[in-house]
Amino acid sequence: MIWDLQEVRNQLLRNPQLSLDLSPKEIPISEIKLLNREEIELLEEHVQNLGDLVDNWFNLLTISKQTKIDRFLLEKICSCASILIDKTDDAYLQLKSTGSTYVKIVFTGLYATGKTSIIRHLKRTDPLKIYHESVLTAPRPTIGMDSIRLSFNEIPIVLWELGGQEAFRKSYITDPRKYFSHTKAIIFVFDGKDEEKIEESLEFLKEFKSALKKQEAKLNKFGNLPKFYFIVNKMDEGPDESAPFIAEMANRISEILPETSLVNIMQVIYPTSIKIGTSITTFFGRVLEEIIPFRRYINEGLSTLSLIYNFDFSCLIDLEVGRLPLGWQHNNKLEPKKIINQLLDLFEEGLFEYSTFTVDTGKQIKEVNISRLKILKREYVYLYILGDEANIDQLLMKKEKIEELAIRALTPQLRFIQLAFDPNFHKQR
Ligand SMILES: Nc1nc2c(ncn2[C@@H]2O[C@H](COP(=O)(O)OP(=O)(O)O)[C@@H](O)[C@H]2O)c(=O)[nH]1
Ligand SMILES: [Mg+2]
Repeated sequence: MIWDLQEVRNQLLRNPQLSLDLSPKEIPISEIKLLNREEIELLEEHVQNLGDLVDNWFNLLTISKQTKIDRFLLEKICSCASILIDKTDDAYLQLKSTGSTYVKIVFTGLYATGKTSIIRHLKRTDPLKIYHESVLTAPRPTIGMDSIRLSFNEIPIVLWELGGQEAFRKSYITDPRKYFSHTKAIIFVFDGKDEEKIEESLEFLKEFKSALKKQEAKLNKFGNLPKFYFIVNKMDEGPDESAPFIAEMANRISEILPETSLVNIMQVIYPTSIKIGTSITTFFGRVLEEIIPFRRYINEGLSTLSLIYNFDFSCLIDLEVGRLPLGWQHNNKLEPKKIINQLLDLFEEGLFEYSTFTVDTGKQIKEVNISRLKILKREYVYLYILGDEANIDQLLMKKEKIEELAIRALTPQLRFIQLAFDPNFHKQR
């Protein structure tokens, strides 16, 4: 039997429930259509089946060097196989099964709650531009609907903003399918500074929910309703100050969505402020993390490096879209979120041109090493904190070596994600 991986994958994309006679893990190397006899023989010296191949894909570089099999082809096979194997972790499949090759996220809420400002903040591509200039000029009210595209680590994302004026709101409620089909996440924005508007917003949420509910069967055709998130914007005093207010808002929202527990609402409600840009980035990072499971792959690459060099913490940040942390790895003594938030704050001030920072890790002040890496034509920042046992003098001399290795370790991971989302996958050989 010859397995056409692409065909199997395509079938799975069309029908995620499809059951295969054989676990994709066990498909023998010898039965992969993309490989010729010689390639199969060479590969079989290292791996037997797709499971082996995917488990060892980090070593592909070596394998491809030794065997002269095209590295890109091997990565392609692995990327495909991994999606098959990950059938249960099916966010990729869901994404593809919607028939669209981009991730659609819809922002909604009343007028002047800050939707346009938030989207502009995310869209910023110039990492050097300080947010005050680019964001704080007040946008015009959005008429009807607006959409922008951005690419997050080559994964195309489209953000829709639905204008908040009453007349527009009516149209989503009458025909939600037109606006919300193929949507991965709906982000509902409140203006935390305007009490009257909060009441009106909650009313809108109520209508909105019942409209979606009525259309649920149709929206749910592909088995995935959009996930709801709530932003309470204009919390300019910062997340700590706003915590009691957020808890109160969570309570109010859970009254409208009684099927969702308060605990769950607390996980999807976030205070943001365009004056504290990091809160928006952090929030958006979490949303993406939930709807696209890319972090696992990045973390794999980061862990490899950490093991070699005994890092206590490391993190990869995408410089081109909102400075999102793509992944991080840490030892249990440290609080990664706390470190990352401090780093993002420092970035906000444009300080990432330096080569080290100090941060408070929750227990002690630590030095963070910063490297800018160019990987697959995109700019990233790679940060790491050396472990106590690391031989610091030796490591400092090795900074270039670490960077070189980081690029090597992270390139396949980043390419892997790109390939999985590549609509032209099957055209390439
Ligand atoms: N203080 C404060 N003002 C904000 C914030 N976000 C947006 N604004 C202001 O609120 C107004 C409405 O913003 P806009 O983005 O157009 O809201 P939209 O109608 O929901 O798209 C503008 O004057 C923004 O400058 C924020 O976090 N804090
Ligand atoms: Mg707007």
